[in-house]
Amino acid sequence: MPTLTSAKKSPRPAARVHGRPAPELIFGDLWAYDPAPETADPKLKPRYELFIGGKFVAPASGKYFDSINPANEQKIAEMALGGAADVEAAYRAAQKAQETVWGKMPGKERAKYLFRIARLLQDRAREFAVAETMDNGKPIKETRDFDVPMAAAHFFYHAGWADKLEYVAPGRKVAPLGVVGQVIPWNFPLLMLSWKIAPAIAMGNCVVIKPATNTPLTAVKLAEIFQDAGLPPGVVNIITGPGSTGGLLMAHPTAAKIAFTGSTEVGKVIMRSVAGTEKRMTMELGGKAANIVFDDAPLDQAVEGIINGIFFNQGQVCCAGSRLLVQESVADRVVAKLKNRLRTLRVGDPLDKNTDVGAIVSRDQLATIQGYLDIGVKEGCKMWQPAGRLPTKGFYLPPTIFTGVTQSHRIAREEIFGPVLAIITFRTVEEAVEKANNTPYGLSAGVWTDKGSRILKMSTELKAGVVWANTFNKFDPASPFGGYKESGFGREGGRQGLLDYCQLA
Ligand code: TAP
Repeated sequence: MPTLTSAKKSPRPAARVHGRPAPELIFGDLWAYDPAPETADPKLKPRYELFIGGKFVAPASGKYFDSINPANEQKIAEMALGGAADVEAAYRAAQKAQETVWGKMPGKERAKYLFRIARLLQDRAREFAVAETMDNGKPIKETRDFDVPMAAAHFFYHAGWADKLEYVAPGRKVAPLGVVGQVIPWNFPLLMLSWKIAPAIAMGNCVVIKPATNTPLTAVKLAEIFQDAGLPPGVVNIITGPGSTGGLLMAHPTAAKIAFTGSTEVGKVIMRSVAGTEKRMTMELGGKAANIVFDDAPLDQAVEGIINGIFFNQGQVCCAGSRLLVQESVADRVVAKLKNRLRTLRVGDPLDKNTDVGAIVSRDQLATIQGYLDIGVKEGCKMWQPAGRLPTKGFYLPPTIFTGVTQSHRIAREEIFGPVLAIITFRTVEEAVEKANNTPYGLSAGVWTDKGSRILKMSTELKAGVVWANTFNKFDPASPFGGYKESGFGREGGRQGLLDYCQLA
């Protein structure tokens, strides 16, 4: 095995393999290794407008806000700050498109547009991956291999449905709802757009959507693709702007349905604002998933699954495996293996192809996560982070684990939305189920065991919308996703996702 070289002592690693840096890297050594930056041009403009009625238009207020790269705190571009008048114009355009073109179009014609969008996105995949990484801070290897291909896959999948909608609810007549209002978060900006837009328009609805203030870039870039695909004006309208604009968008009387992905707190505010109206609603909210490791699990594989579960996208994932429930008899071994593996993760420049953990999305989010680290330590849990240095500019946090955690600790109960793992032990299957379900959330769970019967038992008893067995964070457009309890209601993906965008007669 190549030897590790301390970055403090030497600016370059001694060991090289096939001319490349040695594979074992301490994250603080990042700058001591040859950088491998992604070179594709994200083709950015200095300023982006709203996308209404098929055109890019200036906001009525004339105001703009800066989109910041969390990896280096530099401004990426100016984004239009949409407000009430723009929301109004967007709904007017959407309603017109729905009534005159899109709602009447045969499904097989609508499908062609979705296929075209998917292909154009594939053509521009590298450019979108770089833009998404710059805007969000997630590693380029994630945007390149996951976010962008999955976004295209959602358009492909729903294109396939557009001319087969009678099978969404066999024996029933299926019709579009009309205009739908959608608001999405910052953790998977492009992917959430495609989760929301593709099923809605495949079904014949038109859309008004707002991306998060932190990550508006790929939404307006996707609008360029809508134009290039010849999507009829008004079918999709994109309003960048603050949360208050999202509130207007959700409450607008034209919206037959609203779909929200974000925090449980904001979800509740929205539900209160539309209570008593006829609007249909789906809510994809927060989570505090248990990733459960039994003593008969393949432990090395489980450790990879634990890492993927909580450090993918810096843990800013609604279904992140943020609670590790590990059987007491193997807990010490699992924690030791986990620490060894965490020492090899590279934290740093998200545009570097070898980076494993990128930047946290914003200064505020970093402060929230750091606040939870303080809470965990104050409440008596034991915090551990691999040694190393972080870049001096940008919003970074090393992967962090807490041991000595019990169910009453806040870090075990509240959604942190960062690279922080709370490790809890259990002895029996019943105790694992009880602890996993002891949360107001119910979005996902993971089970690691060699026994098929135990997987079946756990997947029926866990109150989670998704239960992964011997894997974690696996997604497919054909697979419905959604929550129990305070993680929301309604499903996205698969046939069930389409049911939430149609009316049945
Ligand atoms: P939020 O603060 O809830 O923001 C989500 C979106 O709602 C943003 O576009 C935000 O705009 C907007 N918003 C804020 N206040 C609003 C209001 N009063 N009315 C309407 N819209 C409003 O969440 P976040 O911090 O972006 O994302 C993290 C949360 O999302 C986590 O809790 C995570 O679990 C959840 N999430 C869930 C899922 C699923 S599928 N269940 C997926 C991803 C994320 P601004 O950005 O301008 O504030």
